[in-house]
Amino acid sequence: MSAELLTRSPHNPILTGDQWPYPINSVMNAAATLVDGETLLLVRVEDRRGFSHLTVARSADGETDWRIDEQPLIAPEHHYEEWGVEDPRITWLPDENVWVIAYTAFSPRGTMVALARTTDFVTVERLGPVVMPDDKNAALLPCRVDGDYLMYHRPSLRSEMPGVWCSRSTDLESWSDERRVMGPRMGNFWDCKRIGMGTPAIWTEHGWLAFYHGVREAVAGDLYRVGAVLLDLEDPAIVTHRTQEWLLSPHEDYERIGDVPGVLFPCGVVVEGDALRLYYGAADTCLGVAHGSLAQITQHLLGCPPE
Ligand code: BMA
Repeated sequence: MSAELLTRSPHNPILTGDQWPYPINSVMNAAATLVDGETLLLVRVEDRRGFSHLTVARSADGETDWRIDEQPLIAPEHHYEEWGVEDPRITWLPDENVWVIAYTAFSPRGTMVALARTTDFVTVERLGPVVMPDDKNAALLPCRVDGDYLMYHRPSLRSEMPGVWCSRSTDLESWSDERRVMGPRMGNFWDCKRIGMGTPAIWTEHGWLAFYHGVREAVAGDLYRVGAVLLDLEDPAIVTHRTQEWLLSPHEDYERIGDVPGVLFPCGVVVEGDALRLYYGAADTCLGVAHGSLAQITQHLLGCPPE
């Protein structure tokens, strides 16, 4: 039963707006990585105007005793992010010795994927927007494939071919050669309305493992749930296995009650040995984490069809 592959932390919600060192509306949709043995989350924080910025929180165990920066790491500064910076994903690029942050830049021009890089999570260097609006939900692979970096993202212009696409770049600045990776499923599936890549992919010997969000429309509003895919190691634009069932669905009060009820939005994953921690925004209001076994999730996926 795939529902048992991810187990919520008893400490959930692990971060809420009440813990913030300055007045805000809500926290959600955090990127995650390991820095000096600690878990670092780059948290999307919505201010009381409704605009978002990104602030760093650190914890030794990735669940409790969070230390939250007093200042945002990335706040709206440029015209392309005038209405906020949202939904980050962090990828460590060992060949460049740098973390790349992919985030959604929101402005009157629409939503665009923007990139920034950092070596310390104290300062960032912006690379600016790298795709045309509207586009969001971007996450990079950690290494080059055939000489290129790969980035998954969700262009909205392709209404005839919706879903996750993949672009390539040699220098992280100019991106091209788009290919479609996967789309929403037909019929009554939990991911039949819309999908977007959730977390950066993790290398396993069976393929790149990534979590994604899938949306289904219900009378009470959209339901955002979590599924997973394995992508081909040699050609990561190809999905080899995709969970038929969702792995995590809004269930707890903090996932069902909030600014946008019924939303689970994963943007970060951390793996230590076989232990996997999936970080997700809940109800656009707080943050949760779920535990899983990398081997068990991968084994489950190997029994799933490509779509
Ligand atoms: C999506 C994104 C997410 C958000 C979700 C639910 O379109 O904007 O940031 O969590 O909607 O409101």
